[in-house]
Amino acid sequence: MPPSSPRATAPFEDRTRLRHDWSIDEASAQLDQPLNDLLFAAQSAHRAYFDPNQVQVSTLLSIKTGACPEDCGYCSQSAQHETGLERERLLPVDEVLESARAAKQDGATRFCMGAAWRNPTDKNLEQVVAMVRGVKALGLETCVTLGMLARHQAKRLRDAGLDYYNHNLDTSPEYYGQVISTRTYQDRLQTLEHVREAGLKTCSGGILGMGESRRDRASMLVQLATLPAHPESVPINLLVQVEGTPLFGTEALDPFELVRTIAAARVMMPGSYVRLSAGRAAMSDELQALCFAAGANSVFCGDRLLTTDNAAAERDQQLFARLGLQPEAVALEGRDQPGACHKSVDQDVAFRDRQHPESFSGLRA
Ligand code: SAM
Ligand code: DTB
Ligand code: SF4
Repeated sequence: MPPSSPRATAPFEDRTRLRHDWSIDEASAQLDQPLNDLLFAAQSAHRAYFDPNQVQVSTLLSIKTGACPEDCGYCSQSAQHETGLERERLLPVDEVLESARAAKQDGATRFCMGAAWRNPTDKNLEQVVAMVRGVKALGLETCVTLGMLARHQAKRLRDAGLDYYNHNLDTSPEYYGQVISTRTYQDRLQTLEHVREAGLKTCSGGILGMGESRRDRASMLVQLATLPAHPESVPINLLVQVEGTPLFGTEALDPFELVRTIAAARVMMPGSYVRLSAGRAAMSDELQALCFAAGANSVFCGDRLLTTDNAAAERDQQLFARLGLQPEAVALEGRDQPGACHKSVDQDVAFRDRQHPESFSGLRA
């Protein structure tokens, strides 16, 4: 019997080439497909760029918590919301490095540091630079998320050896005003431009389950996929509802919408890591398995996200084992004993192939 969707019958090359000209109608058509057709397209794209059984593992640490002047409607850390969160000062470098060492022992290959700032001051940035240098020296990849970044600050972080900068678009341009009023969508795009032009890798995605429509999710994916370069990492967060935030009590998203959005992200940005990000603690193992089948290939491991609980490390270990998933290695040298997430093979070849798809057997760009 022939496949039911024209997408599923498209030549392999058309389903895997990197495109930067997606329209909202095309993205919506992806999301609207029968789920099996969408999963087939996503898996084809995934296998063209990645080993589908490998998952990149990051660990997250809040280096400065609470008292943020922004009003993001989902966030526990906004000073404008009564969430009962204790405000904390910027952590000392040695405390950050202690957490990074523990994350490495537990099998993480990337350490992400988040600060509840609208933007860092240049003085703040020097303190973060010291953290980045220290974490890098441990043999971990580094990522920071500090809010809006000026051009010279992005360059400063690049010179310090930072690998990734996380800055999310969060939702569609059309829905954005329902969620945040203290900075604009254009502000976010500009920070992404500074990050990209400094030569840092971009980590940018959004949050689902904030009351947005499927078309909003399509529109957000179009924003990401039509950037001059696809973000190397695309976190898809499911809203963690925090009491005291304006979005607390929002109707829960149909879990299949999360699966569909991940699959569409995989199809539209096939060479990017798609991270099943916040929200895993409340997801069943079966839902997470579907997300991995839809093309998610990155997670946060560790018991905490920034201010909320993550899926427990032991549960993740068991889930990975049950699904035959392997934590991805970045570099084998300098690694300690395998920790909770055991290492597998060196990914150099796969990495080279993603950067230069013309050299990848089976894929014609
Ligand atoms: N303050 C910086 C900023 O907003 O750019 C960095 C930290 S901020 C907490 C990083 C991202 O975490 C947000 O852009 C949002 O996408 C995500 N996030 C925050 N709270 C969340 C929640 N309750 N549920 C899901 N994602 C959340
Ligand atoms: C991202 O997209 N998700 C992470 C990370 N980037 C910084 C943050 C999730 C935060 C979830 C709510 C909390 O723990 O405060
Ligand atoms: Fe502040 Fe970031 Fe939270 Fe927005 S998401 S309130 S900018 S910490």
